[in-house]
Amino acid sequence: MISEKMAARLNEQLKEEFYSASIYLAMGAWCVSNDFVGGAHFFKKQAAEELGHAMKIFDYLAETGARPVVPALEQPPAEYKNLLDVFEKALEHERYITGCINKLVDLAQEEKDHATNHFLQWFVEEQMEEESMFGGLLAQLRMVGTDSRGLFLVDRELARRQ
Ligand code: OFO
Repeated sequence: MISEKMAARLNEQLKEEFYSASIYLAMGAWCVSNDFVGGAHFFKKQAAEELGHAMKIFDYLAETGARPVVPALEQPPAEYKNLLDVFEKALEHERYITGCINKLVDLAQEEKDHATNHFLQWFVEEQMEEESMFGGLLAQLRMVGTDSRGLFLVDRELARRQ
């Protein structure tokens, strides 16, 4: 059993995760229309991961006797200046999500809700990995700048995402 406050905050995070999926899908759509085939593949995979995060929270809420709320979502941004801009926004978004997760952990600790604290640790690690992945790709994109051969190579790397 979790507190009502915790259930409400987890439901807010459920919305963030669904919104993350839609942001990344929109980034993938931008990649499709700008001929970054690898980028399109990469963001489709990322969107699927985000749906997985949402389902983890959905299931946790249900398991603890709280009701998951399926959210209404705003439309995510569809336009970007270039691939570098896409990755800058993606990293910025991941940093925002890390902040949300950290606040949830703070609440779980304040409430001495050890089960939720334990549940959230998976997300803490996941955020570290995601920030590091996006940060690494962003560094590569900064290095290549507008060089089309460099962009081609980064896109090819993005295509390799499992
Ligand atoms: Fe990107 O980790 Fe969930 O939101």
